[in-house]
Amino acid sequence: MALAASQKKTPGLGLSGPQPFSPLPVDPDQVSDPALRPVAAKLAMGQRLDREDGLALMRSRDFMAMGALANAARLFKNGRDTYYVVNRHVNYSNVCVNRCAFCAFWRDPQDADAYALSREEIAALAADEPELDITEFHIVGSCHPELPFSYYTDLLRTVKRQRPRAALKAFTPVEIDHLAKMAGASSRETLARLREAGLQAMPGGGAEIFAPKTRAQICPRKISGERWLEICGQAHDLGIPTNATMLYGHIESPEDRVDHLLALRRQQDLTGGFNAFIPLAFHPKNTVLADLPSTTALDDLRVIAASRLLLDNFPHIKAYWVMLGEKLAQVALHFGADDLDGTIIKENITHSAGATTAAGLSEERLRGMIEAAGFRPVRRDGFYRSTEE
Ligand code: V47
Repeated sequence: MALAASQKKTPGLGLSGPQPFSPLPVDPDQVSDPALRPVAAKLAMGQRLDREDGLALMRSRDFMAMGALANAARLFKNGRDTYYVVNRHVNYSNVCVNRCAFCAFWRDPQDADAYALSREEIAALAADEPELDITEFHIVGSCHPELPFSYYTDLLRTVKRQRPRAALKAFTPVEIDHLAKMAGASSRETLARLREAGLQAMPGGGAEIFAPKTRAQICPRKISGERWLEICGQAHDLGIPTNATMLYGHIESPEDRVDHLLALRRQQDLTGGFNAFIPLAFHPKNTVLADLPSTTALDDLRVIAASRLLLDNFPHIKAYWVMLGEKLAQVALHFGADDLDGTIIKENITHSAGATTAAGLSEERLRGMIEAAGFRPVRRDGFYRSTEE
């Protein structure tokens, strides 16, 4: 996939430039699947994996080998540290012009349960539970056809007024493209104006799957993968770190998955501002694709492991407990993941699509999950800095 992003490196953000792993302590002879032995041999020599290696990982059933390889990479990057954040989600609106087939959250403006939060409602959400030291607000919504650009700057200022210590991680590249149209400005100018209003980081949503043919089937109205990457590059240039995601477990092929991960790796080589990659397991309930089965645990672990190994220049891989479930998220810590996301209260997007996980988790519960899995819990801020005493 051609990349339209700037060549400039982001100062002080994440990593800049390719950073393949150093030789990892793995033994190719211990790997049962012959297709994974060349992958293990490359990792043992500190070489970068390529598309063929990615496909071998994405097709393998040798889970013990995948886990061992990904865990070696995880230990190299993050040791036994496992991050979590005391955060809150704010889903400011569900009215969306994109109407994606995989999404159960969107509504049309005339639907009875369509909403857009008022300034007062947003202020109340941000002020709730004042005793908690919330260090990150995760603010995402929809591409609303009418809300003016001032709604979004006002939203950021309202949350920041209530919680000056919390980082504002807001708006996916898809929303940025939409907001730019509402503002009548370029996406770069729009990002600069949002940064003025308090935007400090961006979540990784809206990436879905970049492969054009598959993307045209699951989200035909959404911006292209190239545009998604371009906006991330612009954010990185402006000093705004972002995350990245991949929605898997619907109609995508192993090739689509690997090409998506390699496009992210190329972008990270260019602009270096991605903090975390979050694989998102498709939840079919209440969506146009409701006939599709849910992902299996083994596929979830395979995607986490392949992501850790291919995205050698991403500092963090997140096992999003909301989508994986608490138990599998714990196991994923042994398959390359080093971040469990956060306390949340309350997630709407996956729960609209049938997620049966809790609305949120206490900090004690998150720490307990990490410790029970044999790792060291690290409470982080919005930029992966430890806030442990
Ligand atoms: O963009 C929508 C996905 C995303 C469904 O950056 C679905 O830290 C599964 O991006 N089944 C929103 N997935 C969530 C997201 C996210 C979550 C946690 C942390 C971060 C981060 C980002 O969820 C959407 C879309 O890709 N999504 N519908 C569904 N039915």
